[in-house]
Amino acid sequence: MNADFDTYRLSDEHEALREAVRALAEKEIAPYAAEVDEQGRYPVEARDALVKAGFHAITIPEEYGGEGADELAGCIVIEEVARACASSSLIPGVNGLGLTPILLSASHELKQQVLPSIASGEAMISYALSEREAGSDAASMKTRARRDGDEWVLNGTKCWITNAGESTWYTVMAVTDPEKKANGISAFVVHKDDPGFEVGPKERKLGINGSPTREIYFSDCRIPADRIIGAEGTGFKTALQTLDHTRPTIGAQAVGIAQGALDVAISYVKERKQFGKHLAEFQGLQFMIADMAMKVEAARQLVYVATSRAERGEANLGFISSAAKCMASDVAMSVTTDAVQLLGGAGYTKDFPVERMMRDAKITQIYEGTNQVQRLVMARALLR
Ligand code: COS
Repeated sequence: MNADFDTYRLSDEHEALREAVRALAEKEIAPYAAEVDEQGRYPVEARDALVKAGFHAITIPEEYGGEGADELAGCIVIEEVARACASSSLIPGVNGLGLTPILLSASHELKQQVLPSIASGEAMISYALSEREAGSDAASMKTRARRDGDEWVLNGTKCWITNAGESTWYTVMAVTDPEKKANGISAFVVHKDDPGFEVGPKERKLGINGSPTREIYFSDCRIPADRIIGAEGTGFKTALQTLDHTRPTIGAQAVGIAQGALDVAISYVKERKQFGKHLAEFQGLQFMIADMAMKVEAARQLVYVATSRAERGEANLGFISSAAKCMASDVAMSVTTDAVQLLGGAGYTKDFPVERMMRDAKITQIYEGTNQVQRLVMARALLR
C-alpha cells in the first residue's frame, strides 16, 4: 500500500475501447435488457455481439488466439456492458473468472487445449469454487478428486455456478488430500461432455435473471490427468489469487450498474416537473445527484487502481482488490436505490430500468466473496 498516485492512466486505446463498447452496448445490448430480465433468458444478442467484436474474453493472450488486452481493458468492457445490462456483463465477467486460474497457473499445454476455444467464442468458461456448505469458508469444500491411472475422478456438487449450462468449460476446485486442508485442494478444468458431469436446474433469483446460476454435479466424472491446473495441492491458492485479480472486475460491474442508474436518474430529473419546476431545480435532489456521481467516480478510480496493480503482478493485492469490490458494490447498491427514489413511483415500475438495476446491484455485494469477507481480507492485510 504505497502512496503512489500515478498507479494507472487510461491510454488513448482504453478510451477508444470504452467508446466502442458503449456504442455496442447501447445498440445491441440495452434494447434487450428488460426482456432478458423479465423472461429470465440468456442474452444471446449480447453474446453474439460481444463475440463478434472480440470483447467476450479480451484478456486472453494473443499467443492463445485472444486479444491480449490488459486487465484494465477487461474492466472497461465489463463496466460499459453492465451500464446497459448487468446479466450481459457476466459474459466477459465470468469468462475472466473462469480463465484467470488457467492464465495464472496452468501449463502451456493446458492453456493450448482450453484458451483458443474461448478466444474464438466457440466456448465459454465458468468458475466452480463454492458449495452449498462451503461459501465464505471455501476451504471446507467436500468435492473430491482422486487420481486413477491417467485420469482424475471427481465426485461432489458445486453450487451457485454462474453461466452453468451455457459454459463449455468449468474451472473446478476439489479436495485431493483431505489431511492437508487448504493445501490439499487442487484445481481442474472440466468439459461439459466429460462423462459424469451434469448441470442442475436454474436458481430462481432476485436479479441478474439473464445469467443462469445452477449447481453442477460430478458423479465419478473422469477427466484426463493433464487437466489439473498447476501442481497438486495448489488449487486453493490459485483460487484466491484469481479472486485478487477478478474482484476488481466485480467492482467494474458495480460501477457500470451504478453509472447506468445515475444516467437514467439525471435525464429523468431534467424532464419531470412538479410544483411548476423541473425536479433538477430542487436543491435537495441536486445534492442527491451530486452525491451519487461522487460515489460512482470514487469507486471507479479505486477499481482502476486495483486492476492496474493486479495487472502489474504486485504482491499483497488482497487489500486493494477487496476494497475495490466492496466499495464499488456498496456504491452500486446505494446509487441504484437513490435512482429508484428519484424516479419515485415510476422508478418502482418496470417501465424504467432502475428497479432492475437495483435488483442486479444487490448480487455485487454477495458474489466473489460477500462484503463481510472482503472486510475480513482487508482487516487481515492491515493487522498482519
Ligand atoms: N493468494 C494466494 N494465496 C493465498 C491468498 C491469496 N490472495 N490468500 C490466502 N492464501 C493462502 C494462505 O497463505 C494459506 O496458505 P498457507 O497455509 O500455505 O499459508 C492458504 O491460502 C489458506 O489461506 P487462509 O488460511 O487465509 O484461508 P481461510 O480458509 O482462512 O480463507 C478467506 C480465507 C475467507 C478469505 C477465503 O476463504 C475467501 O476468500 N472466502 C470467500 C470465497 C469466495 O470469494 N467465494 C466466492 C466464490 S467465487 S463467485
